[in-house]
Amino acid sequence: MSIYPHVKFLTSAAEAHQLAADAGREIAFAGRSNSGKSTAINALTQRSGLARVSRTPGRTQLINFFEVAPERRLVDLPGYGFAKVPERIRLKWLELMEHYFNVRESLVGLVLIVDSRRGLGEQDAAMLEWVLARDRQAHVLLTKADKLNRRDAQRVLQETKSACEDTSVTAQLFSAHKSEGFDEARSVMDRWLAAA
Ligand SMILES: Nc1nc2c(ncn2[C@@H]2O[C@H](COP(=O)(O)OP(=O)(O)OP(=O)(O)O)[C@@H](O)[C@H]2O)c(=O)[nH]1
Ligand SMILES: [Mg+2]
Repeated sequence: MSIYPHVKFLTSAAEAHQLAADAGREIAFAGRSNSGKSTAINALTQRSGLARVSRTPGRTQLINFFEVAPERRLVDLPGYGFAKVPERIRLKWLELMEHYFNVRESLVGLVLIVDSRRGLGEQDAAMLEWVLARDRQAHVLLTKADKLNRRDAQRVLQETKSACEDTSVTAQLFSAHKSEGFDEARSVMDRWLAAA
């Protein structure tokens, strides 16, 4: 089990030209606003203050890069699907995301963060198609599993797996608060970040 002892904040990007150097390998964390992206990054790296966690959806408007080892990064992408975001910001988000996914050679995989109480939504499915079309891997973390009983958690996991069954996308239950699913998530990340 790797715990990335040397993880550190690298840089933030609000504009295309501010992205971290595109070398080595990196994993992006994407998902709806408030789905638990920043919390998952903190939990998986065991560094509580690393990525900013907020009760206010749409807080992370920047692309934040964290270095876990030389030329190995985790990337906290700004969330989508927050209704109160003005159109101007939404379009800027779309432009920045498109640019990121189009140019990023070091991007090896996407960890899609989905609130297990909501399940996979339209925008999540679109995000998966986007990365699969670019030949990247994807793994779904169904977060906040602590908020569901066992039966409902299993049901949402099965539904997610069925929705992804014709693809290479994998899925699991996850809870940052109950430390559930950490080993499974870390083993996917370790595999993706390992040298080609
Ligand atoms: N119960 C429970 N709450 C969680 C879990 N993960 C995250 N949360 C809560 O969900 C809220 C949003 O978490 P964030 O990590 O800030 O979500 P985010 O996806 O980074 O949000 P944006 O940056 O706004 O897009 C916070 O109040 C977290 O405490 C979890 O596993 N269980
Ligand atoms: Mg965040």
